[in-house]
Amino acid sequence: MTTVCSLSARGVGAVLLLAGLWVCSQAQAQAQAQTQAYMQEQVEVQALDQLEPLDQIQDQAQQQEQEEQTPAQRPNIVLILADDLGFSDIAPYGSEIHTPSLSALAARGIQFTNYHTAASCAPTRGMLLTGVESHRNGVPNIPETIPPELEQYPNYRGTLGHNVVTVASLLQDAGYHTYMAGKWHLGKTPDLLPYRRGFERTVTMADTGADNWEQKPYIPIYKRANWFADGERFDLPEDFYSSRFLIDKTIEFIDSNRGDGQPFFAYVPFQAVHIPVQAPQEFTNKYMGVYDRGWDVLRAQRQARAIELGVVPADSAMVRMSTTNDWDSYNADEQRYHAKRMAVYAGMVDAMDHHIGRLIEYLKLSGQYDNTVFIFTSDNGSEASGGDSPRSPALQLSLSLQDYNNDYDTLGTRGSFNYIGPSFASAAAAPLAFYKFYAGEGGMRVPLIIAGGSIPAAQRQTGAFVWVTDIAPTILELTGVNRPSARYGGKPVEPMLGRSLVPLLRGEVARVYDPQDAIGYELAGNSALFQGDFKIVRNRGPVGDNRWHLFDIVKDPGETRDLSELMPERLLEMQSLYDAYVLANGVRPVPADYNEELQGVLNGVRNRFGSQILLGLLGFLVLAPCYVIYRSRRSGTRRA
Ligand SMILES: [Ca+2]
Repeated sequence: MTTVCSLSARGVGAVLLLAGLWVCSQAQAQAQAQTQAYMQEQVEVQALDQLEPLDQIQDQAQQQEQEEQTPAQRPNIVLILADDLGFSDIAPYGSEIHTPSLSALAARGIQFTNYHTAASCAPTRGMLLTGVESHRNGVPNIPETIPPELEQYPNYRGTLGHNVVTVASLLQDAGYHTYMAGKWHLGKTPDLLPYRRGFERTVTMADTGADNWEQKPYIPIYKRANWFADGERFDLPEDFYSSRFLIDKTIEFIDSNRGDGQPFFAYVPFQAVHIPVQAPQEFTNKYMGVYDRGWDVLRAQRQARAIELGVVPADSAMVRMSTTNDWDSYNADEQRYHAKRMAVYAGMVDAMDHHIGRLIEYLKLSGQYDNTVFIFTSDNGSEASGGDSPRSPALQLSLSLQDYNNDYDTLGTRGSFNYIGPSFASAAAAPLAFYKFYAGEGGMRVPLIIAGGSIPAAQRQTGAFVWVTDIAPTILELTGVNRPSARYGGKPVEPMLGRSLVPLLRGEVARVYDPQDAIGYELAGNSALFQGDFKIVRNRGPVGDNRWHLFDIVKDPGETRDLSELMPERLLEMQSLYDAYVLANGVRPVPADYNEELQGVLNGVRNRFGSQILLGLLGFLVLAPCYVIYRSRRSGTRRA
């Protein structure tokens, strides 16, 4: 599996570092080869650097116009983002996991069954908060895995550009209190922190992930877990569990200004259920025994329940991923271990729901609930990284170097490093194919629930296609706030191209995209284009075949029947639309030998240890063969 997260699980510590040292030399060679191109791009990069942070500057005219247009009682908005939560990981989508708070929201509002987002963290977050396509907002990939050939381009920095405006900035300008508690991952320099991107109060973790029990990096590419509060470095309290803490802070922020007449926008991007998968023991205990029959049984159960709930069509099928292992090939002890890995995961989802429930309860008790709209979703599909051999001695060693263990008895508690691996991840995405990082439905189709405020209180589902850039425009329409004009703070900004879902929420329309509308997508070379009921998709290795396939994702959300040969003209037409998307948005091809996991190691070592390590590495690479030859000759001499 690809990604930084997989590094975490598979090769944490010494293994990762050694691999990183080896590949670092390749990075330097690649960087040198790209010097020419880099120099050509510098002028553009420097020009971008000179821009002042837009969000600091109030556009007075726009604000005044806004205030004149805003309705009398504007709703509060709570935007909750789970991390790496699979399509069927919560009860309204077919999960066996107990999520009563989210079930209540789904029953009260509208549940989307055909919502799509990017297949990894930061690209989703950039699009979610700006309504601007990822190659236009500066975050086409997570910065940890962008290859040097691409990171020279201004739109490939992996941090949120100053050519876009966040929905938080727009709401703040319109008189909203804006709060954030959770994972940011859109840049950690002062001008890029959420405190400077429209959020009035913040407590935020800036990395791909972090430990849920203490201030500790989960992978050694980070020297520390980078937490910030209101723009300053922040030390977590001793009594910390991520989901509880983030909701505590959200409540604290909201309550600090309660009753002052201003509505609020609260953004709550949980760490749950990103690696390391950790949960309080009492939540894990609820799921002990639930997964004893393995991932294939779970996947079938979730498919059946999703069909029963109308989340997918009754006749929808599933593919079995090549990465799914044979449950029966494991002995009883191994099965017991795997089942507990998943029990901790379920406990982490359950705990997140529990703490969402605490926020809802606070809002009810304080009289703010009725005027609050909740938006719940996930930043990408389930995480398959790490493999299904968590007890290997190499992993044990590397975990111990990071002061982690993955012992059975304490799995998921403080000091424990846990993840579910590819086989259970496929069940978490059931009944969809693929998972995080891939452009398959399992990577991109995730839950979306919108409920509360003036949204009609009826349990409804919609199978309308909607896209992550639609969330920001929806929030703006719900709050009566204008989209940014061509300039913000006196500088040009990208237009917000997403569509407001409000007409859909109110039942006025059945869809916001017409059958001919095309939505393109690319992340690390995995590509897709959506049009009407259809999708073309091309996934790179190691799981994909790097070829285009065509699916009807309404009738066949499991992507089981490739229609390429049946509908060659449609395939060609959609490929042509994809090419147009690439040209229009500055999408650049990844190098042919690009490997996301390897790149994560390489970038991580370079960023943490700098170029000096490269000199040492080069010396090692020169000397190592000499040493091997010397040893072999001595050995040969002795034998002789
Ligand atoms: Ca994620």
